Amino acid sequence: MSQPTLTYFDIPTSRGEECRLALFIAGVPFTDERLSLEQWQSRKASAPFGALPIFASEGRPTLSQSNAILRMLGSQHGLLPADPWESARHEAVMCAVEEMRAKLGPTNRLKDPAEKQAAREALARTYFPEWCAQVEQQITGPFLGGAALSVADLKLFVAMGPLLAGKIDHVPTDVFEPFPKLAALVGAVEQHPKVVAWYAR
Ligand SMILES: N[C@@H](CCC(=O)N[C@@H](CS)C(=O)NCC(=O)O)C(=O)O
Repeated sequence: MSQPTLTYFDIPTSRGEECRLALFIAGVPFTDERLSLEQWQSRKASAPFGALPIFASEGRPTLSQSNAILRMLGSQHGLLPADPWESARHEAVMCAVEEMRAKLGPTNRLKDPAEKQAAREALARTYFPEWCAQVEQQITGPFLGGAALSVADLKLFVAMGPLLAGKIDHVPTDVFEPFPKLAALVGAVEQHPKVVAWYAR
C-alpha cells in the first residue's frame, strides 16, 4: 500500500502546514506534495471542496477541510484526547481558529494599503482582544488540554505564531500581551522536540 499524500502549497504557514506537522509528529510516512499556483489551477476542480489542503490515502475518498484532516489524524495517532467531550472542546478551538482566519484572511487580499491598514487596525482594536480572551479561557496550560500536545495546539501555533511575532502588518504585538496562556502555548509548541525537528529538516 502506498503512503498517503498531503497536498498543499509550498508555504510554511496556514492550514496545510498544521496538517504536515500533525503527520510528522504522529510519525506517519507521507508524500509531502507542494503545488505551485499554476499546478493548483489544474487540480482545483477535482478537490472535494475546491481548496487545499487535501489528504489522499489509498482505498479512501480524498479528505478535505483542515479541521477534518486534523481530527482524523488526532484521533488515529493520539493527538486528541480520548474523551469525546474533551476532544470536541479541542475541535471547538479549531473551529474558532477558522473563524478568526475568515476575518483576517480577506485583509490579505486588500490591494489598497490604506484600506488594508484600516481593516487590520479595526481587527486589532476590537476583534482580536475578544477572540483571544475566549481562547485564553479554554487553555489549561501549557497546551490546550494540559500536558499533552494536540492537533488543536498545532493549529493555534500555526495561526497565532506570526501574529504574536508581529509579522502581520498593522496588528501590533501589544494586542496579545494580556493573554499569557496563549503566548505560552505557542512557545511550548515551538519548543516541542518534534516541531523543532520538523523545522530543522
Ligand atoms: N475551510 C477550509 C479552507 C481551505 C482554504 O481556504 N484553502 C486555501 C489555502 S489556505 C486555498 O485552497 N486557496 C486556494 C483556492 O481557494 O483556490 C479548510 O479549513 O481547509
